[in-house]
Amino acid sequence: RKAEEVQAVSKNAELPLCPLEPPNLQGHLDVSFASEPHTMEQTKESNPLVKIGGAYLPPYCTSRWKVAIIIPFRDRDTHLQYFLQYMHPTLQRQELDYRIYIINQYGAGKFNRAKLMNVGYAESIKDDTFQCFAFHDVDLILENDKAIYSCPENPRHLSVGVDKFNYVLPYTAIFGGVTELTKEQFTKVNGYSNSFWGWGGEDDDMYNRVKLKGMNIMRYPGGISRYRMISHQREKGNEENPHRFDLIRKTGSTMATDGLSSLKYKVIAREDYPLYTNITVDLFGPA
Ligand code: UD2
Ligand code: MN
Repeated sequence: RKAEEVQAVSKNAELPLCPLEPPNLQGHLDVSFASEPHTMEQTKESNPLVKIGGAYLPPYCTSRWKVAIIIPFRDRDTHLQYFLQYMHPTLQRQELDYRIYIINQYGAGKFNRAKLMNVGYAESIKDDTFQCFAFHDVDLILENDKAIYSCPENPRHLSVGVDKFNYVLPYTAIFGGVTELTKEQFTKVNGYSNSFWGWGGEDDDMYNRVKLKGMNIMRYPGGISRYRMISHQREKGNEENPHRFDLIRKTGSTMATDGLSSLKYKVIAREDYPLYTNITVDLFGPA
């Protein structure tokens, strides 16, 4: 079934299917933020097969997975440089057919990570027939390429071990950081809530959505699903959301009407840069 799906969507359909285990994986990767990140130009030069808009597909086989990498973003340029420097080579070794989307929140109002994810989903499916979506913090860098960003059978939580949390899962229901859902799984839960302005809770609400729709989350073993987080302060405009506890108590009654079905935004700009697609968006936040 998977193979036929991919054949139908891939531009390289005439090539043989890529092997289930990509042969060039390295396992543990040394990730360090001690020195300056590579410039965009350097990263572009060392990733000649990445196409305009930050897209790639293996030239020698038909990828099994067509993935949109959706990154909520505002004013984290250095993090983005590290992200592109480290993640482009990793995603290519994983033999994915992928494209990186930066969903850049316009204005200085309260940040809304979850709504940016919804926008990324809605805009990316206009471009291409993605089978699944990796919802990815810009400051998390994968430290082991064996955690493949393949399209998951159940919604997948990838940031299992994060250096900031001493590589220990803070709580079993955590579903923030890096997650992956297929188109089917994401639409089943009506996407993310659009109502979480400021820091926190949007990830727990998504966990509730997944469980309420009868799905279970899956994880790779902690030994490979490991990330380093680039250290940062909490930004102005992303203060803790005091309403988050109330909101996550009500997921069951709000999820049908709050999500992809109620998503309203305005694209301010769209640029296909060499290493990523940038979409700057007005989320129509509260005053
Ligand atoms: C945790 C979660 C994150 C999210 C957040 C609560 C993990 C590992 N991370 O991260 O997924 O649930 O809590 O909202 O579980 N961002 C910007 N500009 C800003 C603010 C945020 O680009 O001004 C983006 C960026 O991609 C960042 C992400 O939003 O990585 C999450 O924000 P954070 O890194 O400040 O939150 P953090 O580290 O507490
Ligand atoms: Mn962070």
